[in-house]
Amino acid sequence: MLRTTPALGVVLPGDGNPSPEPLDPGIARLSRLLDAARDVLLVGHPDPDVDCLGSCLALAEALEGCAERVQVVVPPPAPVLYSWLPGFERLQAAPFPCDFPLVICLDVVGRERAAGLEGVQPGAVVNIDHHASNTGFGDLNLVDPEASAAAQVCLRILDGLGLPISPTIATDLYAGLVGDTGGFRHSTSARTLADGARLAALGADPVAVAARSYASIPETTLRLVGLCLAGLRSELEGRLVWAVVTAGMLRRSGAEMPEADRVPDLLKSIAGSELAVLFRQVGPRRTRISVRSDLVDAGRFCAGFGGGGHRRAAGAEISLPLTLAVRLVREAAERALARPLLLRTGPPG
Ligand SMILES: [Mn+2]
Repeated sequence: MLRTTPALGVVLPGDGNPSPEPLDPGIARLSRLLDAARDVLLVGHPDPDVDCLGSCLALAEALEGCAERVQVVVPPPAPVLYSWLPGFERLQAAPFPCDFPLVICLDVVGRERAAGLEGVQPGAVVNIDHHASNTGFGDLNLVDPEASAAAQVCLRILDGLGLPISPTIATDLYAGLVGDTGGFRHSTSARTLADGARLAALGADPVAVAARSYASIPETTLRLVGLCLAGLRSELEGRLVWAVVTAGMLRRSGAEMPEADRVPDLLKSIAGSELAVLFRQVGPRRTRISVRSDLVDAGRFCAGFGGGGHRRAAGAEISLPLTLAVRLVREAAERALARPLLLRTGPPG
């Protein structure tokens, strides 16, 4: 799944896959696009995680000197969980405006995860990401499937553009790295650690970011996690572990859906679990799944449901009510565990 092309590949429109070209011509093109556009819109995906937000906010601050107007928009609701990120106040949780001459999507896998792009001027979409399953939907695609986080791709781009990295930019990017690697526990390479060290040298505080990420959990989050874990199911001799988040659980805990983000990793952390699935009831006929596995290719598993992601962590949204989605995914999980794609060796992903 993970491509072995050079560290950063440029995807040209339409081909859908990163080519082995180096990134630098892509950064040069981005530089020209930035010169031509006075207004820049930065866009994140629905339920943005800390990598998505950190990348957006870091790039927004970095571009302030180059553009007249820089706006950061993610689909509502506002991800208050991450309000500690520097620059969070500039974030707008709203449908995004389409009158911008340049739109940069960050950590967005495919066009369907950035609803609203259809109104944007042709040639104006830049796609900055690190997912191996990225569809290359931009007019310019800066996609590095070897990067641990979109934040790492941003760091390389800022370097390429010759933009200075302030302590607040470094903090946003470092937070993204921490978030997408589970605190440097997975998807981590020597390059990840080297970039983390560099960001720390530039002013990110590793202890403060770790404390914000792992030791300041809102009470509502812990109540929601408790409700989820109380109902977890362990099957196939513990190899398959799954749980659900229902609208009722959100009401009872007072939590928002993104607060369930911790649950998939907790499910996977159970000894003996090989495939963990969290089902989220996002509508009467819509269920989102988050999959974690070190045995099955999670990205490929989720692609079977129209989603994608990484080898060990991926997700999808299924147009079915919760109970039917559970049945469908459980059957697929059973089949996948019967014939796993062995992933116990190889580079991190
Ligand atoms: Mn990411």
